[in-house]
Amino acid sequence: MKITEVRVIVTCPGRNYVLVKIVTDEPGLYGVGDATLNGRELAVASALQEHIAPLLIGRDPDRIEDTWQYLFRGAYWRGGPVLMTALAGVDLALWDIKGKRAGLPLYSLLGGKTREGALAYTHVGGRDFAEVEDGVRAAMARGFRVVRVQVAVPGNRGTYGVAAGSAKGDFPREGLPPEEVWEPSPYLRTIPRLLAHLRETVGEELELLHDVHERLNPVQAARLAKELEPYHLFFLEDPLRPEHKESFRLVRAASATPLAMGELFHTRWDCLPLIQEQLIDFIRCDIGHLGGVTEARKVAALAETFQVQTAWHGPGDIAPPTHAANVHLDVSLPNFGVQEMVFFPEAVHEVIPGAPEYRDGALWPSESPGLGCDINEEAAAKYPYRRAYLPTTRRADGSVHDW
Ligand code: CS2
Ligand code: MG
Repeated sequence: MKITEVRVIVTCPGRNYVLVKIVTDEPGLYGVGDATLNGRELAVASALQEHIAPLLIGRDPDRIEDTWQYLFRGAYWRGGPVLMTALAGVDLALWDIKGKRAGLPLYSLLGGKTREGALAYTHVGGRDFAEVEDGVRAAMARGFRVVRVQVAVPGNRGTYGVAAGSAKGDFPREGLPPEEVWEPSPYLRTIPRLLAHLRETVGEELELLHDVHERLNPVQAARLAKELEPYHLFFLEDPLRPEHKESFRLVRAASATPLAMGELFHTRWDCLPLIQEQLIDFIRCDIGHLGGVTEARKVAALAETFQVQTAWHGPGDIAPPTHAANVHLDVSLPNFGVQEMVFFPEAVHEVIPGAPEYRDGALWPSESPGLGCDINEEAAAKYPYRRAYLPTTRRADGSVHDW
């Protein structure tokens, strides 16, 4: 069997997605993948169209590991978000083909189920504590047992996870990057108070987590982790910038609050120091920026060795095929922790059917062969690419900070 065509489809059903369709010489057999990188979509699309697709034509799609090694090491230049997102798109499509050939859902190819559904969490953001509390109660009413909570910070203009004027999620905005202003001190005062309010009002049973979004320095992160201990978070996510893995030692020593990191890592080597020293409790890589399923299961095996659980990244700015791959891995891995999810707008379901089903606090993999997703190219064409950026953040003095 041979790959005869690699189609790269850029579409914007509410936000930009980059999709990969790998066609084979077996009639009707193709695989779909997701190669979306928020704010740099066309860099990935160009890498796929101009450099990677020509290498795949004529290759045997069954040889997933060899293709992965060939694309990761063969180019000499390796790693980083653009190339690893492009590689992930190819990898997902190849696993999709393999499942379709075998007539088996992806989780079955990965060893079969170790659990029925994958415990899921959703995002709640609010302009104040009351709005967050309302959002948490609404999530509980939908059956969620784990909720991520973010809140606007007085004095800061724009807050991650809280769109200005509503409690909606963190979808990117059109045009040039919106500039947000963020200061650590009001943030550090606000978050412990938010968690105290929520434990007071919604109780101890609901699992709560919070995403710091890489904004703190080591001692600030240590302080926050320590001050959040009484509220028993499920985890505190991305306390530090990905460049400062060694600083996790300080945060770890300061607190028993579980820690999570990973969405800005792109290979298992990025993850290794935090896993090996057990400096985190959850590895949160984004399978779509990590080179796909082939690399993700190696990260999961490393993590299992050190009692670290998985919590794959699952935001709105990756497409349903990556969410589907998340859940196929979730139900097959022994060290699964929790799965982040979003509810996609109707237009996304129209263009890219097959997002995992949410029911009773968990996500359920498709039982169809492969990933269980498809691409409606006709519908995709209705939504042309529109340049959009993630916001950027500056301190009050105007210096660049991490968004
Ligand atoms: C966030 C992401 O969901 C999360 O954990 O960190 O939504 C992140 O902000 C986006 O993926 C960035 O594009
Ligand atoms: Mg995050």
